[in-house]
Amino acid sequence: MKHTRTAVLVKPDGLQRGLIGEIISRFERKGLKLVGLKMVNLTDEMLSQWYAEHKDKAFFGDLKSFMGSLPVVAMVWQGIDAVPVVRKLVGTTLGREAEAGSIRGDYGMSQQYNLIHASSSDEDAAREIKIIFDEQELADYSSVQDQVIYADYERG
Ligand code: FUP
Repeated sequence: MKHTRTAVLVKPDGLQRGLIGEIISRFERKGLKLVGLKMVNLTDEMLSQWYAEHKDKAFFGDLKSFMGSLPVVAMVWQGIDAVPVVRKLVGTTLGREAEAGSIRGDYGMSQQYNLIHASSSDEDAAREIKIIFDEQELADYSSVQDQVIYADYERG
């Protein structure tokens, strides 16, 4: 079965609130495999690429300035259906409406300070990963845990 990758950013509010470990832990315990990890200052150019779909929105400038105000912690997680699995763990955009049990639902109240970004499609994931990571920065390893997380026919 195909194991795919998704990009995650812990945003400046997540860094300030000391939620890096908690967030990583949620993905680990779900059974996703960490294949990339980096703390990075996103430049205006990187953010314009990252949020290209929002370039005409009123909040674009404000969002970029928030996202560039402190480093973010960028990660790449891998597993079967990694994009929808991670989106479900993250929860819907608006923190105060996000489902209890999700990361945004458990820790956030805001729309912009919503702690975390997660890719919304496989195409977006590939595009976003390239903005931050070189291919050699992504680890290709077999996880011993995959033996107990997936059945034989599901292993990549
Ligand atoms: P999501 O896919 O859940 O991260 O959300 P969107 O792609 O809809 O929005 C991208 C980011 O823009 C979100 F993290 C929140 C932010 N945003 C604002 O800052 N103001 C708005 O009015 C709407 C979205």
